[in-house]
Amino acid sequence: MGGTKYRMREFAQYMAGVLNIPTDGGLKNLTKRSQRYAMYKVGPVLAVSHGIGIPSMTTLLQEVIKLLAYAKVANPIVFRLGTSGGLGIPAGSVVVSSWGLNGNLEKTHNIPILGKTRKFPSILDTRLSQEVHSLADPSDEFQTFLGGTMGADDFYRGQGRLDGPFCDYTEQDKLAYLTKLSEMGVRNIEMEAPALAAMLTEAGVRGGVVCVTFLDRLQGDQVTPSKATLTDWQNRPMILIGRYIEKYLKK
Ligand code: R2B
Ligand code: URA
Repeated sequence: MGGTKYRMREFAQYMAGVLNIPTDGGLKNLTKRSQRYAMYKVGPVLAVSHGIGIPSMTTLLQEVIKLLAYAKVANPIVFRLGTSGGLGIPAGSVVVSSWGLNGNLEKTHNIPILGKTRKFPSILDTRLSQEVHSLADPSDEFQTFLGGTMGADDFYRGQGRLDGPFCDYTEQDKLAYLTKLSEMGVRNIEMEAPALAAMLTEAGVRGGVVCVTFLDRLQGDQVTPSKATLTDWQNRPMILIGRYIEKYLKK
């Protein structure tokens, strides 16, 4: 899974190359008529877009969990390939998440159910994240880190930005917050990880989160690289996940 329809089409195409699966006639968006998300299938790989943020992603994820159950899929693995802001690492680096942290700095996904907030642990499969991290190669054009990922419910104030339409704290407040996250072991900030970790744990499905970082949040708020650079960087999580899937299918 990944945020955008375009990127998941690219991923499906990339996996067709890795697994040597012909896509004559082109890739078909299996959910074209629903319009909201896009889904492609290449051999045993399902590539689905999930939109922005936890409500969009968890709606899609629960549909996919049901689909996998109806299809009697044995031992599925779910990855989110995403984008994020890094903390103290070079822009363009990749982060393999070991856990998700919510906006209250808890390693849980909190959700109101029947009028009461319930908390679900958001630790990801340690062996899986370590294995994906181990597939980083010294000859890669980018560095790969293993660490915590904060999933915010907002792109601006929820991620301590100063460049949004609303801002009621200072640069020092922001840096104190980001430094605290960094000291807790957070390497990047995005908008889905704790919910994904919690739902996969509850479902008993293995999975992980692999995101490229578009900037170092300790250096600024604006995403400044060119569209071409960002598009290229978004292939980086695909490279690692492609290696993992290729290896896994050979076992
Ligand atoms: C990263 O990028 C998106 C926000 O621009 C969001 O889905 C995320 O987690
Ligand atoms: N996605 C986010 O949620 N935050 C960033 O800083 C970059 C991408």
